[in-house]
Amino acid sequence: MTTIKAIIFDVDGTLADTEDGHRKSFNKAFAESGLNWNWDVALYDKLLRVTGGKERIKYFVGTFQPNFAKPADYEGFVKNLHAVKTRHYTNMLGEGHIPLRPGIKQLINDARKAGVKLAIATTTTPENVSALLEIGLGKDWETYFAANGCGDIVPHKKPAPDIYFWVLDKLRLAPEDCIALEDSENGLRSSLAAGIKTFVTINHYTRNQDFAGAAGLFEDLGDLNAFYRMVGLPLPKQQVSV
Ligand code: XBP
Ligand code: MG
Repeated sequence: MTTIKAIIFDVDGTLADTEDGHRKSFNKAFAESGLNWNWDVALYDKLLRVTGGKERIKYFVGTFQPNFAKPADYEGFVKNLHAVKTRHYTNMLGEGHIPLRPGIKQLINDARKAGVKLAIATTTTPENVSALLEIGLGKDWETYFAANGCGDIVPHKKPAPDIYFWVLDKLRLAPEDCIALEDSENGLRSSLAAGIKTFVTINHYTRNQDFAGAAGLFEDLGDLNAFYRMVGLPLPKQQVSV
């Protein structure tokens, strides 16, 4: 059995069920900016085909608002609108509204004790990761991760493999030394294109997506022992006193 040297985590949908928080924050930003746009769950499901908030706004305008009069500095407009969204989203996280998914904190603790490296590979904005993990793991969360690949750091977001290549380079590890944890088809396409064995935890938005090529599929990581068995990770589940 190959020894797994690192676990690379997607953030949105994987570490926490964040997408409805993102959706509501986009809507707050639209209202604050005087736009009568509203992304309901059914529409957001379609918009999630495009990763990255700025890219998603542009996809929405191009596909669903063909008559929108774009301002002269359209790039600046989108950037600004997205910054307002990020403010609302990080405020929501700071108030502790979005917890980590079952098993995530324990897995991170087990891996650290076993000397397995941890990394992040996400399309989301770095401030979002900080706000989520400061609450979920504590102020020193950054020291837990050997590589933290976020947002615009690479030219092409998921499903392109760029962010995973960036993380592998930082870790100085080969793809076969790592596993990835993802929740979406776009994420899976990205990690597989980088040659990384990938396990998927599904959620409300991704349940019906195509996960062909995944090494394993889980509802969540509530049963960590089952996950460790399937992955081949010899990590003991720590005894938690209740
Ligand atoms: C998550 C995303 C992100 C978030 C919004 O995908 O696509 O764009 O929805 O975050 P993944 P930003 O889980 O595959 O990384 O608005 O900060 O881009
Ligand atoms: Mg995701």
